[in-house]
Amino acid sequence: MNVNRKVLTLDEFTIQQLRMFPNATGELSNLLRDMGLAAKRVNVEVNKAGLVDILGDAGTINVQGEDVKKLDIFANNQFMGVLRHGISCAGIGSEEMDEFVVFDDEISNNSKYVCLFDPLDGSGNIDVNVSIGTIFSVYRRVSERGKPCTKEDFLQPGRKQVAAGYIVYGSSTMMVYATRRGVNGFTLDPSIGEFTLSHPDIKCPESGKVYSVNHGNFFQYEDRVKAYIDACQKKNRDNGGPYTQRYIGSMVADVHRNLIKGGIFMYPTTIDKPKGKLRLLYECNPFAFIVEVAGGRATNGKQRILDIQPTELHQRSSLFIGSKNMMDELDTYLNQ
Ligand code: AHM
Repeated sequence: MNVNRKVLTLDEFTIQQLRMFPNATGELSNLLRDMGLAAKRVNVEVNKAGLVDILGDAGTINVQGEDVKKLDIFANNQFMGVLRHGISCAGIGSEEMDEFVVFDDEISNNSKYVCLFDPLDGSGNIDVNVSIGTIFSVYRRVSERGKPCTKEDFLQPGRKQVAAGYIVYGSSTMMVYATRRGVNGFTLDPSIGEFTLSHPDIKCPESGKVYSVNHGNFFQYEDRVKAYIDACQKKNRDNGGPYTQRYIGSMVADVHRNLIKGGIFMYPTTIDKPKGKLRLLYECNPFAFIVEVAGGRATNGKQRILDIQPTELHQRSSLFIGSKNMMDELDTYLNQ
């Protein structure tokens, strides 16, 4: 059989990166490979969602007050499970869980990292076969190694992330992750069951034509946000347009498309959600890190997302994220 040695798997890629740093311990590479393994397990269940009884509400309400779907619980257990049994992670925080979890055993207490994740984002789309995703971020712990991790490890500003990534379960399944050195995308090759490097060194185009926002909330947005959305609709050939509106309602899919093709994604505050809908630690921070490494920008409308000091695990935030030039233009409206 001919094996294409030019195509690197996720495992080969992380090992290749590790070999560039002779003093590296390999803990981060291990953690990223663990995430890839859990993603493959979740992908199998997501693909079967229309077939088996795993589909549908689990009948409980999560800490955010939203219905929990069975697949959310399955995904949560898979990601928590690989990290608990790995050697790199001292504890996790999950969008599905009220409190962070400390893996209080000798190996975990000596691990360098903690991980935060949203195991299944856009879960309202499961029932209708629309793309959903997983989002994760990795921080170096600030608590003393050798002891259980603490809340301070999880409440670090986003700029302290060591790595962040997402998996999009879509027409194909992709894992994209960023470290300070770049953003790389891996597509799951079902013939070998491996993520393979398909999008090396992703850069977010400086400009784009897509704006993504829930128009149904338009009359609940601040006037300055409405003015920007109005301007997007009025774009024509003479002023950099026309723009197109695209909104899937799965943040992972929406931001993934804009990262690759250029665009801006917005989830502003509304009258009903004065603090915003998206979670700072599980959704905004990881995407802000990925998009900034790729050359884009992310703010809450006033401040860089990555500079916000979190005070709670499940804190919410407004989010504006995307191509640099579009974000700069947005600022001219928000700063009026
Ligand atoms: P979820 O955690 O319940 O899945 O909600 C998060 C999702 C994001 O993926 C998406 O961008 C947003 O909620 C859509 O919200 P809305 O339907 O209010 O536009």
